[in-house]
Amino acid sequence: MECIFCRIIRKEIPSNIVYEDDNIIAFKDINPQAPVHLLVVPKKHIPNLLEVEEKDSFLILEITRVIKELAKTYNIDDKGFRVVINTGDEGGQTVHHLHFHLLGGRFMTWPPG
Ligand code: DGP
Repeated sequence: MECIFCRIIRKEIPSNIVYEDDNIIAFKDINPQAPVHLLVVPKKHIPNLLEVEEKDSFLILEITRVIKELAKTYNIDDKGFRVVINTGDEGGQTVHHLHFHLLGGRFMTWPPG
């Protein structure tokens, strides 16, 4: 089956895009778990964290930059926020295209469920 995030990147499926450049896209999660719940996604189809290669390292740095920008835009940089990368079945990954959840706007508990 076609990757849903690749379809979002190609604009075949509508999404609420909050950031985009040549390499990275960020959009609102369809099923938000916090007042701010964004997905920051490399446009390159990397199935999960285990598949990140050294040549992709700039993407990870770029994602870090985008997360910082978005945290500032959504006023969660001072209060704090959580970044989550679910990996594999037991890690809760449901979409097999690497993505960083950016969650904020409420107090985060630990451990996560
Ligand atoms: P994960 O479980 O870590 O693989 O997270 C996948 C997230 O993607 C989940 O929180 C829901 C979100 N999601 C799935 N399909 C869509 C979609 O079509 N549009 C948007 N905006 N989010 C989606």
